[in-house]
Parts: sequence; structure tokens; C-alpha cells
Amino acid sequence: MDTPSPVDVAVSTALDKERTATDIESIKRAFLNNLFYVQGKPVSLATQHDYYMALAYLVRDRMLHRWNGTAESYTQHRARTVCYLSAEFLMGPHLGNNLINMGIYEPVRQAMEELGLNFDTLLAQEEEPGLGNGGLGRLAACYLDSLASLEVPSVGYGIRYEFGIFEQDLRDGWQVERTDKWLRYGNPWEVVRPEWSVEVKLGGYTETYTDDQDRYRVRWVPDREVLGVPYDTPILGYQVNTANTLRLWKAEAIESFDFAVFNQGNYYGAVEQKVASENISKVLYPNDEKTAGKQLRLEQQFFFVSCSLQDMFRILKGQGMAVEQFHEKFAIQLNDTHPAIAAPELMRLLLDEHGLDWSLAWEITQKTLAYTNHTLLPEALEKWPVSLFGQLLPRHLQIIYEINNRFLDLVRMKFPKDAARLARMSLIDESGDRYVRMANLACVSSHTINGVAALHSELLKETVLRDFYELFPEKFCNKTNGVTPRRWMVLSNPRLSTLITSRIGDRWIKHLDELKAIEPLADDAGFRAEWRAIKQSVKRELAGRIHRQHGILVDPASLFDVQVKRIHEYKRQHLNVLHIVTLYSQLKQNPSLDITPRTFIFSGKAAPGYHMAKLMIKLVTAVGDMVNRDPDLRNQLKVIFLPNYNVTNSQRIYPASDLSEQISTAGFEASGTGNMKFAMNGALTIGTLDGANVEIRDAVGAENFFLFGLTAPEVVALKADGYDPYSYYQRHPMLKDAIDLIASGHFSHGDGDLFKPLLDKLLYHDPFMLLADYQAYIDCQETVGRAYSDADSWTRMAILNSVRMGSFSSDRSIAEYCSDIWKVNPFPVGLVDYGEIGG
Ligand code: Z57
Repeated sequence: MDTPSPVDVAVSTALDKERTATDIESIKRAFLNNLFYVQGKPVSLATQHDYYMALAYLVRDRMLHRWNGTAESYTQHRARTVCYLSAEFLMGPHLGNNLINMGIYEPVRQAMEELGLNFDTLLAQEEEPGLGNGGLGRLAACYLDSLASLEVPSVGYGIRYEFGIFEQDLRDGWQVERTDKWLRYGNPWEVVRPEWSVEVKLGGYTETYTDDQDRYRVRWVPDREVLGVPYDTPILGYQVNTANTLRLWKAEAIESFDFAVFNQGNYYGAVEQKVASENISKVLYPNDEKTAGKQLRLEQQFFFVSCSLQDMFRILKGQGMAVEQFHEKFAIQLNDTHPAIAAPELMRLLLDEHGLDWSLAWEITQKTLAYTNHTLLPEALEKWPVSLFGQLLPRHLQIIYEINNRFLDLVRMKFPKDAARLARMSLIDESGDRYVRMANLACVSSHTINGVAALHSELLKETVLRDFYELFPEKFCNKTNGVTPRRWMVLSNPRLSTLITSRIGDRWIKHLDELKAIEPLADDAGFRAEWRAIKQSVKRELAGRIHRQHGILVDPASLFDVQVKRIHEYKRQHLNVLHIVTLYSQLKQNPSLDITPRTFIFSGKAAPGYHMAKLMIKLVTAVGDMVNRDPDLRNQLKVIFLPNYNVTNSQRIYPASDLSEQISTAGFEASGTGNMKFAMNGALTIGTLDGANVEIRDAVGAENFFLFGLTAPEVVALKADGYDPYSYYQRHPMLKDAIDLIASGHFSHGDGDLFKPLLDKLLYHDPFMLLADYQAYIDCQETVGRAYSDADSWTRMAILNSVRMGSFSSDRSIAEYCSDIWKVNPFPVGLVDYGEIGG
């Protein structure tokens, strides 16, 4: 360490020890101080939310020593840094997670309880930042946790949406959306950095000029500019000093008033421009796996990417590094194609703003970027009409054309006289209306391309990215997704975590592989009893919540059969419903039939414009309405749709689940990550050979996994053969019975038309092959039911599932990204002891 500067010394003496102390008495003092001085409330007027804020601020105070220390250390050592570019970060509530990662959960809980406050009520006050749709955004959040926990210098770059994913209500069993006003009561976790704001150009035209060295240059003359203002959130690693940054950009007007317009007397016109600028970061597009194709969405993508790249150039310069060293300082990961505009934008900055020539700029760009693909669904592959693109980003379109010219020459060289291949690989789709193909752009511009599970990565090479694989086989790899055990075990399932720690210590939380030391205990009856008692008590808690919030009584001893995820036809929530209707029908026909009592729990949001998904929700709730109040069923079946699935709610659901439904049509779910959260918490999976299910089954053992259904190659073969869903309906009486019962209006007050679009699609198209998999699913569920009735054997399987999930920690995923893609090493941070410098 250098000699402390006068500022260091001043800081050291000014630093308030009260703001770092974590003993119970200090926490209580800090809490009461914050209530008074930050919330400005006497105890007599304080709300639960005031208490939450007072607590959040004392936690934030205790994070700042690490955050500042980390920033200072990275800057001094010019540490190589991962920049994770993502249009979504689905962080979930911060408070509990920060307490866990800082290692002060217990003293803080005790301090609050000693003040007479209910700690869980305080945690529940936090409005979660729902800045993502589902798996892709939550993966980004798990990856930030692991990057920090592995002490890897990194920044998450994204958009600070004012309205995150909508809140879902149910009215008459239908989804209705409400805007998510998550910032309403303030956000204690962010720090705005207006001094690092950047300007982003939009629209206009380009012109050429020759510079003072007589070189031909291009200038972009925009017709609009917006300001990007960074809001930073600290991301703590687990039990390390590292605190990385999530930097989210808010769009603002550059001048809050356009005085030229104002002075002409057009006050309203002046304000209009401010409103238009702020629109860019106003709202998250609520589509999972479907492109919106809207200009505002492209504006969002370019906005956050341009802000982030400009920010990297500022950092580079601040560390005295040359522009030519950009790829040495930064490794950029593109989370899907949403930030793929980074390729032409980085080229533009290097060429037009920093004066590099094409070949050097292109080398730097390719050495910097890497691309993760998250889907094979054609409707999710982004493409932008060339006209729209050129109007918004005229310079980028030129650059894309130039990248394309050079790229297609390469293709011609490697594959002479293959016009069809050229047309498929071109960055521009010219088969009809012209489009810019973002996946092609990402592939050409990146040094590495990865899928998110082994099967998905193989299918990518065989299907959507086949041509690119044939040209650049060395670019392709797999990085199977993972989830953070800090949030998904320690925070959400404290009792199970405590049980595990009581037997093997707490190293498993950082080294999840070490869970396998528990394996022998699966054969220990005492351990099984403890495990089962915990599962039962967590199920009782969820049952209580369901009763209080929805007035439905469910039996905690019944099998909790759970499907929670976005509502989508390929995820086949309606296959689950066909099973429920089949059981219902059997019980109605034979009221003395004894089945394994089940509670079916669904939760998930439908994209607001996805009518079939909304109808699937209505089908679940309609079946639930009939089933739940039918005395003939003797409480053997309950069907619950829990509204507003989000991170907060999911944390209460995974630990209370017995059976995890992972029943997508094989070949359609890229990975899935909920599947991992369930298994870690001791749920058994019923699933197809899709996404990461394949690897989960390998890890936990085929004998501990309920497999059914067509494989991905069988799905392709059956389609090629001319799949006829109607013939399955005719051949399988139970299937016919279930479909006929729904079609009769039995679950819709006699309205036989309500579910007709859904049933017709199944009978006459069935693109996701529910009818082909129906019988196998029913048979497999029968096996599940029988297995559950042997509680001891079930618990043994549950334990083996959980303790064999070590490789699905996002720590493993991130370690692989670091070594294989980013070539970045951990950089442990030592904290400056200001007290000693000053002392
Ligand atoms: C999204 O959540 C996923 C893929 C997408 O293309 C978009 Br857009 C959103 C999901 C996949 O469906 C999951 O299978 C996967 O686990 C997740 O991304 C994370 O990779």
C-alpha cells in the first residue's frame, strides 16, 4: 500500500465505527438512529416499511466498506473485468441475501427480535426489483452472486426499468396485469452516479469527411440524444470482501427543458421531448421467448449497450490504459442477442470516436465479445426490419453491411458456389422484407458461442446455428446453467440448510460438491426423519399461506405436485391439467377409489398478448374451481393457482415441493433453472429428456428421477412422419374422456366454447405433442403416486437428489465461463483498515 494520502487519513478519522460494527447492541443503535435520522420518524409513527428501510440502510452502511475497497483495489490493479450485458436482471429482494452474504443474518435477526419486531415481516416489506421475465434474467442474477463469491472483478450492465415485470392478479380465474411500481417507496440499495452519465445518439444520418491527417472518416449526425444515468447496486460475494457492481442505466432528457422551444412559447413541446427521452427505460417488455419487434425495444437495447460501452472506455482511460488494450481489460458476455448491437457499437466507438482502422477495431471487437444463446424457438430469434434499423441507427447499419461483406467473402472462400448457404448466413435476411439477423451478427462478432445445457448446445450445432458451427467449429461450447445455493438453499430453506450444516459444516455453501458427504446419511433413519420433518413443516407453512390468502384448505401430508414457471405451450402446463382431469374423472366414476392425495400447485405469468397462455391459466383455475369444492373427491385432489409468481414467492414454493414438473416437449426448453432449485431442495422430478433435465437425471441417478416421454430425436422423427394428434385422441380412452369433459363445458358453467381454441389446437395441430406424450405421462404419474406412499423410500430419494446437485451451483458455471471463455482470474480484495491508517 502506498503512503496514505491526506484524504485517506481524513477518511480514516472521519469513518464512523458505528457504521461497521455488527454486534447486536451496535445494530440496534444504528437501527434506531436510522429510524430517526433517515426515515425521519418517531417510533410512535413508524410503519413496518419504515423499520425495513432503517434496517436496509444499516446493512447498506456495512456493505460500503467492502464496496469502496473493492472499487479502489480493482482500479489500482487495473484488474481484468467481466462485463455481463443483459437486458434483464431478476435480482429478487436484496435484504436477506445481503445479510447471508455478509454473514450477519443471525445477529441482525436477533437484534430485531430483541426490539420486539418480527424479522420475517421486515424482510417481506421489500418490493422486489422484478427487472426480468424469467429464466434468462434470473440466471443473470445468480451469475452476479457467483462472480462476486468467486472474487471475479465484474460489472452487470443493464436497464433500470421504472416498471419491471407486471404484477399478476386473478379475476374470475383470468390473468389481469397491474404495473409494478417497485420504486414507489424508494430503493435503499442503489446509489445514483450522475457524474458518470453518458450521452446516447439516436436517428439522423451519417456524413463523410477527411480529418487533419487526410483520412476518410464518418460522422454520425443524430436527430435525438438522451442521457444515460447510472444507478449502482453493490453485489456482495458470500463471505468474502468482494462487492461488485450492478450498473443499471436510466434514460433522461439531456436538458430538462428545451429552452429554444420554450422561448418560442411552446412550453408543452419542450416538456414532450423530456417525456419521450425518459420513455426508453420506462418499462420492461413482458415477453419471454418472443420478440416484440418494436422500435422502443431496439432503442432500449442500443441505449443500455451504448451507455455500458462508453462507461468501459471511461474506466479504461481512467486507469491509464490505451484504447488498443480494450480486450485485455474487458471480457463482455452477451446475454442472448438482446445486447448484440454491442458489436457494431464497439466498432463505431473504435473507428469513429477513437480513430482505429477497421482491422484492428474488428480484432479487438471479436476478442472482447462472447455470446450465450438461450433458445431454439424461432419466434425468439431477434430480427429487425432494415428500414427501422437504418432510421434509428444509420451508422450501425453501415457497419453491419461492412461486417457482412467481409464475412460473406469468408463464407465464399470456405464454401464456393453455395448460394443457399450464403443466403442463410448473411447478417441480412433478404428472403422477403429485409431484416437484420441479430443471432448471425452475434455469432460472427464473438470469439465464443455457448448454449446453456449439454443437449441444447448440441442441438444448436445441429439446427439454428448449424451453418455457423460448420464455419467456426472452434467457437462453440457448452456452459450448463447453474443457480446460487446462497439464495436458493441458505436463504429460502434455512431449516434444511441448518440440518446439512449440522452434519458436514458449512463449506458446502461455497463448494456445493461437498454436499455429497451427506450421501451415506440417506440410509440413516434418524437423518431421514429429520429431513422429512423439515419438509413437512415447510409444507405446513405454505399450506397456511394458501389458506390465509386464498381460503383453500390443503393437506400438508398430500403430495405437493408443483409446476411454477412462465406459462407457455412448450412448457405444457396443459399436459399437467390433462392428468388432473384424468384423475378427477376416475374419482368421479369410482368414488371409493383411493389414490395418493395430491395438491397441484401452479404459478406463473403469461405474456399479456399471448392469448393461448392466458387461456391455459383460465383452464387451471376453472378445473381448480370444480375440483376444490367437490365432496366426492374426499379431499384427495386440490388444484391451486398462486398468483403473481416472482422471486419472493418462488422462495416459499421450492422448499415446500415434493414433485417438480419439468415436462416440456423434448428439444424446446434450452435448460431450465427452476428444475435445479427444486432438486436442491429435495423435490423429485417428473420430466422429459429436455434441457438440463438430462444432466440432472445423470447426476441424481435414473432410479431417483421419474422420466417419461419422447426424446428430442423422436419428436423430430414423429413430426417428419406426419404427426396426427387426433389418432391419439381416438386410440386412448382416458385421453378422449379428459378432453371431452373439458369440451363439454363441465369446467366452464356449460360453456363448451371457452376452451375450444386450446382443445382444437391440441386435436388438430399439437405442435408440442401433448397427445403423443399423454399416456406415458399418466403412467409415470401413477408410478410417482405409488412411490410417494412409501414415505421412507421417497425421503431417501429426495435426499439423494438434493445432495447430488453439487454441479448445478452457478459457482461451477461461472468457474467454467472464467477459465474457458473470459480468461479471467479471481482477484481477492483485501480491505483497507482505515482505523489503522488513521490510528
Ligand atoms: C428466457 O427466459 C429464456 C430463453 C430466452 O430466449 C428468453 Br428471450 C428468455 C430461458 C430459457 O427458456 C430457459 O430454458 C433457460 O434456462 C433460461 O433462459 C436461462 O438460460
